[in-house]
Parts: sequence; C-alpha cells; structure tokens
Amino acid sequence: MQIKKAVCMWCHAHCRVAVHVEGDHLVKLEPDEDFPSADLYAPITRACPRRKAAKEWFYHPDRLNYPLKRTGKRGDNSWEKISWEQALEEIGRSLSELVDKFGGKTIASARGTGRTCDEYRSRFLNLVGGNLIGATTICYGPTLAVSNAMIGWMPWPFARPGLTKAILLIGVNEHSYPPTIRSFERAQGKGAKLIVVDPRRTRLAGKADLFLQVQPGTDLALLLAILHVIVTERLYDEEFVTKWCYGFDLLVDHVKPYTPEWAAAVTGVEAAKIREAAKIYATAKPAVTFSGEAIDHGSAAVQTLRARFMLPAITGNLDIPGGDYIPGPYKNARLEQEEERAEIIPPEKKAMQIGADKYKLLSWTGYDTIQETVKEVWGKAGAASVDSNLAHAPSVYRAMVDEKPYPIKAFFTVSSNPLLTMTNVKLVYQALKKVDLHVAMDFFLTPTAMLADYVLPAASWLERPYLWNGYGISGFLVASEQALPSSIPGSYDRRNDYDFWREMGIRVGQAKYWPAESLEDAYDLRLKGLGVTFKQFMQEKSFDFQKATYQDYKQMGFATPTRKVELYSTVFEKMGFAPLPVYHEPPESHDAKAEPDINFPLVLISGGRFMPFYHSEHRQLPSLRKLHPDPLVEINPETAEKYGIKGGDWVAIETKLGRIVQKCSLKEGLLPDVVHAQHGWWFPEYDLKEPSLGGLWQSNVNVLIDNDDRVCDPLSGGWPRSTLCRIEPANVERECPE
Ligand SMILES: Nc1nc2c(c(=O)[nH]1)N[C@H]1C(S)=C(S)[C@@H](COP(=O)(O)OP(=O)(O)OC[C@H]3O[C@@H](n4cnc5c(=O)[nH]c(N)nc54)[C@H](O)[C@@H]3O)O[C@H]1N2
Ligand SMILES: Nc1nc2c(c(=O)[nH]1)N[C@H]1C(S)=C(S)[C@@H](COP(=O)(O)OP(=O)(O)OC[C@H]3O[C@@H](n4cnc5c(=O)[nH]c(N)nc54)[C@H](O)[C@@H]3O)O[C@H]1N2
Ligand code: SF4
Ligand SMILES: [Mo]
Repeated sequence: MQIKKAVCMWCHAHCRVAVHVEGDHLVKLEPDEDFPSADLYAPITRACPRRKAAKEWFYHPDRLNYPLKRTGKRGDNSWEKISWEQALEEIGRSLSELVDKFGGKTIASARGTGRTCDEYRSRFLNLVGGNLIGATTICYGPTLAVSNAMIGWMPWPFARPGLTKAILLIGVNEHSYPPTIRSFERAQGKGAKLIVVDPRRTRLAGKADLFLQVQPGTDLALLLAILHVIVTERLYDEEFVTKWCYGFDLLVDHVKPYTPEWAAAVTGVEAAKIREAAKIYATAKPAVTFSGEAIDHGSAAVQTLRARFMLPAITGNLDIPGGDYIPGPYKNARLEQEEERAEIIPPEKKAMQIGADKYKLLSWTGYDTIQETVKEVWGKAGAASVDSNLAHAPSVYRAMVDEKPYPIKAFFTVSSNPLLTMTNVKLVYQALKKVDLHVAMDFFLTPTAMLADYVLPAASWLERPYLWNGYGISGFLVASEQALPSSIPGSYDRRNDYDFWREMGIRVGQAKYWPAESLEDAYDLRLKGLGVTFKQFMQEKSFDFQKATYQDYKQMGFATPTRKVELYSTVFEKMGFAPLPVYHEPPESHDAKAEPDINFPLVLISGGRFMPFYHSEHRQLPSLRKLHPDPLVEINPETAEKYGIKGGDWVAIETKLGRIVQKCSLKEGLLPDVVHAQHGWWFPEYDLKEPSLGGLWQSNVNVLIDNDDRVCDPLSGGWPRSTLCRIEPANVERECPE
C-alpha cells in the first residue's frame, strides 16, 4: 500500500487527502492529517460523502475511457471508439480549417469552476485570439475585479477564533465553502457575532445573532443603508478613512438619501435591524465580511459588490489580524495567472472579444485597466487575472446561432456542463446544435457532451499532478501528486486538460509557446524560482505558505490609481461607469414595495448549494443519490397551501421561458413570495439520446431563467439566477414521461 498526497477537486473545499493506492488500484481516500490546518479540514474531509464514494466514482462503469467520435446525428448517442492520435489529428485538422477561414476568434470555449489547469486553456485562447466564456462572469469574477479595482487585491475573510469579533455573511450558506464556514462557526463559538443576510433561513441564518431576511436582488439597498448608518453615526475608522480612503466625503453625501427606513421598504428588513447590523459590524473590530454568489450573480452584481467592499474599508478591517486579510501574490514561483500569457495578445485581437463593447469590466478593457496598477504595485499580475478576461457568454451563444457580430464555428466544452449550468438552456442547446465543431472533454457523457462531435476522456485530479496558488487569493502554493496512472493499456486511456490544450495550440501554430511537453514539465518551469522540480517540491514539502504580513499598504499604498482604497472609483469612472453605486429595482425579481405580477407572482431563486452534489456532478453514484434522490424546490408552507401543494408533491414551476418540475420541500424560514429551486439536475439513468438528453428539460432550473441584455449587469454582463415564476401541482406522468 502506498499513500499519495493529493488535493481533492470534487469541490471548492480543496481538502488535502491521503490517497491510498495499491499498485494501479485506488483503495481509499483519507484526510491528510499532516497538512497545515488539518484540524480545520480533516473533520470536513472525514464526513464528506463524496470522499466516501471515491471508489464508486473512480470505477464507475459510465466513466469515459477512450475518445469517442460521433457516428450518427448530434444527440443520437451513437459513437465510435477511436485513438487519441486519431481524435487529435481530426479535431486539429477541422480546427485549422476553421481558423484559416474565420480567424482564431471563431473559437470559443466554456470553462467551469476552475478545478483544472485552466491557465493553459487561457494560454491557447489568448494566443489564438479566441473567446473564453464561463461561470466566472457570475462566480467570483465580479468579486475579484471589483475588489482589485477598489483595493488592489482581493481581501480574504481570515476569521480567527477568539480574535475576530464580528462576521458579516451576505448570500452565503453553510454548504458552499466548508472550511471557511467552519472557521466562522469556530469564531462565533469564541464570541464573535454572526450576521447573515439571506432570503432563506439557512442553518447559518438560524444560528446567527442577527438574521436579515432580505428580498432577493435588493442587497445593494441594504448595504447602502448600512453605510448610511455607519457614516451618519460616525462609526467608521476615522484615521483609516482619512489616510487611506479616496472619496469618503463624496460617499457621505451619496448615502444620505439611503436611510434605513428607505431600505426597509425596498428590502423588507426592518429599519431597526439594519441599524443594529451596522452597529454590531462597525464597532466589533476585527470583523470579517464574506459574500457569495448571490451577490456575484444578477443585474446589480457589480454595484452591490462596490458597496460590500466599502464596509471593511471604512471600518478599518482591511488587512488586520482577524479581519479581511490581503495576502498579495505568491512570490516564489510563477503564478497561474502568469502562465496565461495575456501580455502576448495584440490589442486588435482583444478588441474582437465578444461582448467587450458592451460589458467592459470583465472583458479585456477592465482587465487591462485594473492589471496595470496591480502590477505596478505588487510586481505581479493581480488576483483579477485568474481567467477573468472573459467574453460575454450569452452573446457568444447567440453568435453561435446567428453568426453576429461574427461566426463562432468551433466550441470546446472542457470541464463545464453548460446545458445544465448556463441560463437560457434553449439558447445553449441551439448553439451546440449549430456550431461546426463541438468537442467536449469530461469524465462522463453529460447532456452537453451528448451534443459533441468528439468526446474526450479527461484524467481526473487523481490521475494528474497539480499545482495551485488559490485562484485569486494567492499567498500560498500547494502541490498535488498524481496518485494513479491516467492510462492503463486495455482498460482506459485518459489525458489531462493540459495535454489537450497543448496539442490544439501546436496544431494552430503555437508550438514555440508550449515548451513543456507534459503538465509536470510545465510545473517544473513554474517552480524554477524555488530551485526545485515538481517532484522534488512534492517530496520535500509539497506546500509553501507565505508568512502572513499585515498592512503592507503602509509602505507601498493600495494597488489602485490613487494608492488608496477607492470608495469613489476612478477606475470605474475611467471606464464610464457610476463611480459610486446607485440602487435600481431588479428587472426580473421584485423588491418589497413592488406589486406582484399577476401572471408570475412569485420570485424564483435558484442554486443554493446542498450536499452531496456539486453543480451537475455525481448524480450517477447510487450511494449519493440515495442521500438525495430528487430535485427539491423549497416553498413556504403557507404559500404551498395556497396552491394546493403538500410536502413531497411534484410541483410545476413556470416562467416566461418554460416549465419544469421539482419536488416540494416545505421551508418555514423562506419568504412567502419566494421559492427556491435547486440547480444542476439531470438524470444519468434516463435515456441519454434526444429528445430526453438525460432528462435535460425536466427539472433543470436554467430552462426557466433568461440571460438577454435586459437582465444582465451593465458592467460585467453577469446574468441572474433568479426570475419571476408561478407554481402549481404537477401531473408527474404527463410531465416526466421517463
Ligand atoms: N455542495 C456544494 N458546494 C458548492 C457548490 C455546489 O454546487 N455544491 N458550488 C460551489 C460554487 S462554484 C460556488 S460559486 C459556491 C457558491 O456558494 P454560495 O456563495 O454560498 O452560494 P449559494 O449557496 O448559491 O447561495 C448562498 C445563499 O444565497 C442566498 N440568496 C439567494 N438570493 C439572494 C439574494 O438576492 N441576496 C442574498 N443576500 N442572498 C441570496 C441563498 O438563499 C443561499 O442560501 O459554492 C461552492 N460550493
Ligand atoms: N440556476 C443556477 N445556475 C448556476 C448556478 C446557480 O446558483 N443557479 N451556479 C453557477 C455557478 S456559481 C457555477 S461556478 C456554474 C458551474 O457550472 P459548470 O460550468 O458546469 O462548472 P462545473 O460544475 O465545474 O463543470 C462540471 C463539468 O466538468 C467536469 N469536470 C470536472 N473536473 C474536470 C477536469 O478536471 N477536466 C475536465 N475536462 N472536466 C472536468 C465534470 O464532470 C462536469 O461535467 O454553474 C452556474 N449555474
Ligand atoms: S469533495 Fe469532500 S473531500 Fe473533496 S474537497 Fe470537497 S469536502 Fe473535501
Ligand atoms: Mo461558482
């Protein structure tokens, strides 16, 4: 028996695990008790149902083993098994022809949650001038871009039990980031006050000292009112504000009209509670602030984040022990961001990025503007560069269908399942049917892969090395060992994503930019600064945590144009956006004062995380499906009764875009005019071919949600995950023919 040390990539917890192997055989996964912070991580790893199901996943009969080439129509589920050499040769040939005819911009690729070496996808796309799209536009990308624009780095809520006195959580629930959430719970156990902002009484909201049950989409109003209280009652950190904030006086004037009484009418949260939240948060120092995807998604994402990042600034909680820590870049090796080679792409190619004319913040315009200053101060690319130079995904899917502003002819779905996770599923479906070349690389045949011409079997995190500097957070480097071979003759032949991107790159003339023949060789190059190879690093230490230093800004300033935290943002002003955030009512949700729409009286929110699933994954595993067999929609019991629905009944949820069914879960602590549907649901046990596509249309909440320009954030182009809906009892035989 051998024990290999790897970083688990089945979710964002990224636990370090001890992989027990016997020869080429996986035996089990255990928590890595020797890793720093094992006391925080190991109990999470140990309890994790996905860890327990590791063998079931790894040896699942449906895992992809060899490249597949489509033999029938797209969606027929008829395939021929081919070799990697044939697959790469044929895909490379089609790709070169398309690039010759339409230019590199005709290539687009959908990324997912970044649990693979995505920097090399970016390298390929940057060099060819293709369009990168993905959830980053609504997940973390806005948080990174806004914090980098305002503060010059992304602050991380580094709660310390006994030291941290307050924790403000906006739209985050207990399932999403287990170790971080556990650190908050520990701090609360040692006396920190917990404030939770959410439309649902989650488990964390239930144990909060203060729960602000906000109407979906109105967080900006709430935050502006909290800022109002902090400035009018002089609860801010005067010294920090004077020395280190730009535009505080303008902010004071700006928030004057946003009183708690005004916000109460908009958000549904009583004015007294808003005042209390402001007081607790601003007076209990050090405090941490954390916001989740509820804020990154949606029509007002960016301006809401602007207000959210003002809070730790004006209360003096930035970069102090027990507060929102600014680690800065990891200094001793090349960062993932540097591997992307963003500096090579010429301006004329950048200008062709789809959506860049409309949505500046996350496209090259915003990226370059922000990076310039971040690099000046830190000497390295900032957190915002982690694949945040994105094209606008809804516009790219539209370009695949109507060829405007130019045709997108080649599409690579690698490490993403957009038919489940992207809104307006019909549009994605039409796009995937229309494109000339669609290649999918995954572990299983997903509904998205069903619409590909070639499906390539990806090596999982257990079958490849990995080097990680923590998305945008940085300050550390962790290596993950390849525990098992990716190829066993006669059994399977999988490759890692690096191999694929390098091959594609070489086939469109990028050979000189891909000196490393393998992922491990690429990591050797990254580690040159440390004077070790990847293998040596793995054997000697396998991680490097930079010593925490606080308040570096006192020497070098914040990495913004004014070298201060920009409450009034000169970066936003330069890009033509409002430099201070202004509240507008959400277009496809309603605030507390609005009259309900007669046809769609309820607000549908979606995607609150739950165990044991991670987005659309793991539905194939019987042990996990037993824990959670069906898609669930949460409905307040009063509301359910009004519509004649009981707990456990199938419910039809209908919006302007379509109709799906999920099972009713009665939820006392949910606002009565809000329903919450799970996302990511398909049924691998159903027929995978058209028209079912694994039950794609049955319970997939993204069938219901639009993403046209009307509902997208005007700065980032981010799309919402909420809309207006109606519900009724469903006739399952009719609705679920499977
Ligand atoms: N088990 C599991 N864990 C995951 C994932 C998974 O799929 N499964 N996905 C991972 C990924 S990629 C991400 S991005 C994170 C996301 O994790 P989080 O950022 O925590 O996001 P959610 O769980 O989607 O939503 C958090 C809370 O926001 C609330 N909410 C909805 N609308 C609003 C609103 O308008 N305002 C406010 N204040 N709250 C609102 C929801 O009720 C929910 O409880 O989770 C990660 N962790
Ligand atoms: N309605 C609604 N929709 C949402 C959300 C929501 O809250 N509500 N959340 C959104 C958010 S925040 C996110 S991040 C997205 C995520 O949505 P996706 O873009 O789909 O991202 P992932 O779930 O990471 O992609 C998963 C696919 O990649 C495969 N995969 C995993 N690791 C690898 C790898 O190393 N290599 C390869 N080649 N394949 C791999 C998996 O098997 C799976 O099929 O969903 C978004 N969609
Ligand atoms: S799936 Fe489980 S073991 Fe793996 S990182 Fe997430 S919590 Fe940790
Ligand atoms: Mo995400």
